[in-house]
Amino acid sequence: MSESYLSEIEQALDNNEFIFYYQPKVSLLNGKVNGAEALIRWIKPDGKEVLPMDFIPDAEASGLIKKISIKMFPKLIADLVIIQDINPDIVMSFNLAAQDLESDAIVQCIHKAIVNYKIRAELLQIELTETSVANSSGQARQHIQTLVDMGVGLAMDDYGTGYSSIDLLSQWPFTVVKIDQGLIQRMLTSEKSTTIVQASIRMIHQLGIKIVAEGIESAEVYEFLLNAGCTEAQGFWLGHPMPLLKFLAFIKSDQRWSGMPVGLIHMAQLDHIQWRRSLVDQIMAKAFTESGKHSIQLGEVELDHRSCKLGEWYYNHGKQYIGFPAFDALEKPHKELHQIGRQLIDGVWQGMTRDEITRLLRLLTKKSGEVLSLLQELENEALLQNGGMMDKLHAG
Ligand code: G
Ligand code: MN
Repeated sequence: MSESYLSEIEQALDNNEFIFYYQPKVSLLNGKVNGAEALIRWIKPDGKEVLPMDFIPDAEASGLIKKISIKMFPKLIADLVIIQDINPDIVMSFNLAAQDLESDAIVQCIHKAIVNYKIRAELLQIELTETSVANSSGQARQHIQTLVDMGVGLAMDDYGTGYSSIDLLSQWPFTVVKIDQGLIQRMLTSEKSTTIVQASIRMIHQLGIKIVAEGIESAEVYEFLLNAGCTEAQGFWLGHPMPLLKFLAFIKSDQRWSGMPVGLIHMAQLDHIQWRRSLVDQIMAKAFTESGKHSIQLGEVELDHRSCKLGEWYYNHGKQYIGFPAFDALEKPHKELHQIGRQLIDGVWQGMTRDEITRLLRLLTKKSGEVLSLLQELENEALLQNGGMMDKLHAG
């Protein structure tokens, strides 16, 4: 990189030649825009646009990025305040490099924005790439934790492209994972990529964090993700990055993307199967090990039918299926399943006989089957509706 290019970038920064473009993110739970990613653009005085990939890598390598981030953040907040006039719930994400977080300058900026402009911390989201996190210092780690404790979201950008995504996911307080667009697009030509996307969605769901798929360029990919349990999407098919005024018009138009998040019904089935197995594991541990505990860290089985993963779905997003017979019929056996679970756990503590355990386990399995088949009926219904809807979409 040449010195003169760097000073050209710095000059442009002083001349306010950088602005943000905003690319919409769509919630797959309701088909509405629920967020945006701010992407920097260099607009030269002659009107020519320079894309970030043509200057951000140099700015990162030289450290100039820190100056850019600090100078640009207030602009982002100014734009966000205008955006909030139209939709006060837009989650705004912005890209930082871990080196931006070495000092506490950006933390101060974010804190100031939250206090001075009364912006809810949850509406701000930092995107960091795995590479940037992997090379960061303890200081950066601390600053990130401070922000996450304040309620600011932390997204792992370009998930799946590096070499330690999963390890970092286990150690850093990410609240969102963005599946890389390369992985998403390769689903069109590679069965393996499809399997990897499905398994990634499942893993991220199990960790209880949000999933954004990037690079959606067609209705087919959108529908696939809807059926796979992904909860948010971003890509040219939904909207390109656009300047503020265009983005304002875009959210004003209140466009809806159709379809039901069928994938969440599938997740509910898998969550249910895992719940049953965890319960059985816990019973075995209590009945047949000395301490009643494993040394491997496992979550306690949720006994309340409203708070298990299936229950959380049923009493929240699942409610959109009220009126579907299989959905309405599900509550009773699910409650009963939990009652049997509780009886088993209590019984084992009180030294229930092996025969009694076996009898209750048999009941549990029967009830579990009822729950599962109702979920599958519901899934079929919803898939049929999505299929019909997508047919129309392709025809029109
Ligand atoms: O690193 P990150 O994933 O945040 O970068 C987002 C970049 O991806 C932006 O430059 C944006 O223009 C680009 N992008 C966003 N959606 C799509 C898409 O659907 N297809 C392609 N090819 N690029 C996209
Ligand atoms: Mn990003």
